[in-house]
Amino acid sequence: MEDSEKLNRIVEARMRLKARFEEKMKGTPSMSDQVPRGSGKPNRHGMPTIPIGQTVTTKWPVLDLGYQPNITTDRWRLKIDGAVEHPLVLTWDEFMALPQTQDISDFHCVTTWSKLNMRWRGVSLLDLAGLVQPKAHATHILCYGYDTYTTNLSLEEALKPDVLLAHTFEDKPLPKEHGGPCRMITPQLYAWKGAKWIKRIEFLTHDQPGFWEERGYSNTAYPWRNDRYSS
Ligand SMILES: Nc1nc2c(c(=O)[nH]1)N[C@H]1C(S)=C(S)[C@@H](COP(=O)(O)O)O[C@H]1N2
Ligand SMILES: [Mo]
Repeated sequence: MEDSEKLNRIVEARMRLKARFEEKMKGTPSMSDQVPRGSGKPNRHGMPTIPIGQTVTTKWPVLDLGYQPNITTDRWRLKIDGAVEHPLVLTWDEFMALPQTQDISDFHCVTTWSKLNMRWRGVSLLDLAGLVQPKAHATHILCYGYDTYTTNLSLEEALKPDVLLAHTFEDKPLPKEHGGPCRMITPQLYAWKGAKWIKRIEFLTHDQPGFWEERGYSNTAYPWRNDRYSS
């Protein structure tokens, strides 16, 4: 497929997706609660900065399963499949040729640290969804890392504009320990919802818990509601 065809498909499908998920998205805590959204200083409008129970850190701790896969960009592939009209596998060059999004956002780890104003560059999940076109009955995604990690998201969270597959942090390639060459970020949810070393996004017609969701962490993971563990 030509790049221009891809772009047309993305732009058109993105509008339809926005319309389809608008109402559900409005009902999510980051949009409906009378509390700030913590989406980086430019978006914060002077509101308080961090959710309850969090402490700001300027360091950037590393959390993983005890193993950091070494995926060079020539070997990296991103598979997007499941309940979509156009399943695909992207190479690094194909991925980098897609529309690029820059955003500044906050990062809240459930282990109580928050890192603020992180400047990312990557491809938005909304644009990737536009490319593959989720089927009408798709409701969730399950993300897979090269380290066997998995985590799930509802589409009304996953399609928010600040959810990125990020490859660049503060103008430098994302370091391996933080999920480089490419990871997902979910600024409106606890950071375990963003798979490092991402290799596959599966669209689902039902919800399916991932690694931490199966081990007692909250399925929804709303930092602004202190929503850490499943009850
Ligand atoms: N593939 C993969 N992604 C992952 C994890 C992991 O172990 N493997 N840990 C999650 C958790 S619990 C958090 S808090 C963040 C940590 O990202 P960082 O190491 O860049 O701070 O990544 C999330 N994504
Ligand atoms: Mo975490």
